[in-house]
Formats: sequence, C-alpha cells, structure tokens
Amino acid sequence: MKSGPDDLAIFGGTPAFDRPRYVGLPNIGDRDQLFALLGEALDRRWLSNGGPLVREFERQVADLAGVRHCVATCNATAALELAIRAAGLTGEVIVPAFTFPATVHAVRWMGLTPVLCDVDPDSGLIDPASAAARIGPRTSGIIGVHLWGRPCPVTELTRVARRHGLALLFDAAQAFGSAYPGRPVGGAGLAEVFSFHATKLVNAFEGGAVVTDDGALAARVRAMHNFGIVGEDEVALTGTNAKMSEAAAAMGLVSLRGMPDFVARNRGNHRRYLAALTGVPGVELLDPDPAARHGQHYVVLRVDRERLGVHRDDLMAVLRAENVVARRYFYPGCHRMAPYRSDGWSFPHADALADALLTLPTGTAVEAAEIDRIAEVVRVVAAHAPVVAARLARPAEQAAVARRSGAARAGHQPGVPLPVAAGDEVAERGQ
Ligand code: T4K
Repeated sequence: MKSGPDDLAIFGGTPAFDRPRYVGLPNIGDRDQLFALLGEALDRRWLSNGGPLVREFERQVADLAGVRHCVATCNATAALELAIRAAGLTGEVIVPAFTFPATVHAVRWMGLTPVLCDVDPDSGLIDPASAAARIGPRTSGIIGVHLWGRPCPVTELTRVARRHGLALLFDAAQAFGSAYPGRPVGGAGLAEVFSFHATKLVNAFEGGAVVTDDGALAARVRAMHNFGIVGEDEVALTGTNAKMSEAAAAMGLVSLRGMPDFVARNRGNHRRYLAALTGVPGVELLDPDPAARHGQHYVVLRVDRERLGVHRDDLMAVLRAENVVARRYFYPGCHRMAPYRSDGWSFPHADALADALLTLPTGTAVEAAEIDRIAEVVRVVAAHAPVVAARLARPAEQAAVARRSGAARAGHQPGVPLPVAAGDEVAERGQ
C-alpha cells in the first residue's frame, strides 16, 4: 500500500512489483493444443510453404475479417510491403505521422516516398483533411492506420481516395478482430494488413496477413510472398520470401481459439483501469468507451501535464521504478525520427499526443489486483504532484524553481522537497 511520495520506489520505497510488468506481454492460449498442432506438423514433416496449418489459419482469418482472400505472412511489415507492391503504388504515398515506424518504413523500403500527414487531436487516428492536403501530382495512394485497434475514418478516406483516383490501403496491424459499424475490419480499401506479432491480441509468435476481396491482388501477393512462384517451374513476378511457417500458424490457430477469452480479459482490465483512475485529475483513458468495437488490447493514458502537475515522462519514470514498464507509443512521431526528419514538416496534433500518451500493461498476463497497484501509483503521483515533480526535476529546473519561489523558499533544507511553481518547464527529458 502506497500513500505518499516516500512510498514510491523512485524515492526509495519498495517497488510495487518484484519483476517487470511489460506492455505487450503475450497472450499464450492453450499450450496442450499448441503442442498437439506442433506435433502433427513434425509428424507430417511439412513445416512451411503453404502447409495445412497455414491454409487453415488463412481460412479462419479471412472468415473473421469478412473477406474472400487472406495471405498469411511472416510479419505485418512484409505484408505491408507486399500490399504496396501488389497494389502498384508509385511515387508518393500518404501515411500518418503518428504510427509505429513500420507503416512509414514499408513505403520507403519499397523505394517510394512517404508523405506524412497529421492525425486527429483526440483519437490519434489519421486526419482525412490533413491527408487530402498532402496530395500532389506524384501521389498514388494513402495508407490509413487503425491505431490501438480503433478503426480510422474509412468512409472519409475512401471519399478522398476516390476523388483523387488514389489507391487506399489500411495498416490494421493492431486491429485484428476490430469492427467498423456493421462489419469487421479487413474489407476496406484495396487491402488491409494484420499483424500477429507476439504482442498482438492474436499472435503467431511473429506473423502477418494481407486480406482483401480483390482476387487478382490476392494472387499477386500470394505469388510475391513466395519468390513470385506461380507453378513448379514458373516464376511470374519478382518476389520475396515472406511466408508464414507452420509453427507460427499453429500458434496463430491456438491464439484464434483463445481470442474470445483474451478480449474478455482485456475488457475486464480496461474497466478496472477506468474505475481505478476515474477522477484522477489530468489522467484519462484515451478510449473510455466500454462498448468499443475492438479488443481493448491497448490501455492508453492521456496525461495532461498542466492538470496532473507532473509530465508524462516523469509519470513513466515513477512507474518504471515500480517495475511497470509503461511505453510512450508512438513517441516521438515518425516525422521526428532520423530517417524522416524534415525541416518543413510540422504536425502539432501528433506532437501533442507523442508528448502526452502512455501505454500501460494489459492482456491475459495482467491480474485485476495488479491493475489496482498500478493505478495506486498513479493516484499517489496525482495526490502529491508538486512534491513528485520537484523531486524529479533536473538540476537546472531545481534552480529555476528556487529562483521563482524566492523568499518563500529561503532556508530550504537539502533533501526536503521544493514545491513547484506553476508554469515550470521541464527543459531536458530523456528518451
Ligand atoms: N504497423 C503498426 C501500426 C504496428 O503497430 C506494427 C507493429 C506494425 C505495423 C508491424 O507489425 P510486425 O511487422 O511487427 O508484425 C512492438 C512489436 O514488436 C510490434 O509488432 C508492434 N507493432 C509494436 C506496437 O510493438 P516494440 O518496438 O515496442 O517492441 P519491444 O521489443 O519493445 O516489445 C514490446 C513490448 O512487449 C515490451 O514491453 C516487451 C513486451 N514483450 C515483447 C515480446 C516480443 C513481451 O513481453 N514478450 C515478448 O515476447 O514493437
């Protein structure tokens, strides 16, 4: 039980957890089922190249996504590259600045120019107006991203793409099992791409998929993901090797069976966080909707530094000292990453979100009582924000605080926390 700053591990208290609690702890599913499927694959001596487990995984993913075609891949990054190439994109492709770098890398890796756009300030999802404003004579397509499982504005993006004759793809890496109003994520645009990475709601250790209703596109992706081979002695296209293995498909199939339980656990966790954090000033869950049409696989806190009195990075440092390895997804925004930095680009909404969001652990590995302990740390920080902020302040800030507070702090004893004056700026923050 923590009640004051001295109980916080960062100030010498006992950590809330004796081992790291990570964001992205994998959902494991039924081990016996997994070992049985792996055993069958070993007995068959068929371990890759479109084996029966991969085919079954593709069938089930296509069914759940409500599409005709699914090509399973080794990961979603390769799936994005395949979709970009198979869709015939050229020149410039518009991508949101606030996403995991894989979305932008896939465009660049295919030899094209990613043109970044801003996101909605509340949802963090691609802003169709900002995307439209970036369209130029060399633009061939737009990639929408369903961040944190939440579908991005598909209807508006479709309208923009149609008006300008552009191809539309979706990075649904985080959105397998999510739904738009009335239908599952998977069937929008030319194709959508799922990730089945270990940290995802459904995982295949590593894995991905391109899903589409376009038979010709699916055939191109299928050929390309297997060296362009279309028959025993026929190579029809330039290809690569992006195949899913049977071992990955075995894990994927077991994970699919577990998905209803995983979603139920995530929803329960999400409700628990919501209950425990409601009323804490300056801290809110990004997506408090209990009826959300997605698997609630990410618990994302928005930290309002002015209202909480503590910067997001300091809250993260406090949590990490407690062994809660919170993550700043997707800091600092792709436009601020070395390969994409460019003087002319300014995305105020992406910047604000990159500065305020903090992702917390959830999934089947996280117990309700653990969520209560994580929330307790946040509440202690909120209740003692001036002390926490002052004790964490860098030396330069301490000096600034001392200067501003003047006589009120004359006689300040070393080691006694300084109250923080309103408007103190944190000058330097670690990555
Ligand atoms: N598009 C979007 C929008 C994406 O979010 C992603 C991937 C992609 C495309 C590309 O999909 P893939 O090509 O990966 O299929 C992690 C994942 O590796 C990445 O798949 C995911 N998005 C991203 C959001 O998260 P990092 O750089 O954060 O990985 P890392 O090593 O820091 O681990 C993440 C967390 O999970 C840590 O807290 C540790 C924990 N973890 C990880 C693994 C692998 C575990 O507890 N157990 C594990 O086995 O990217």
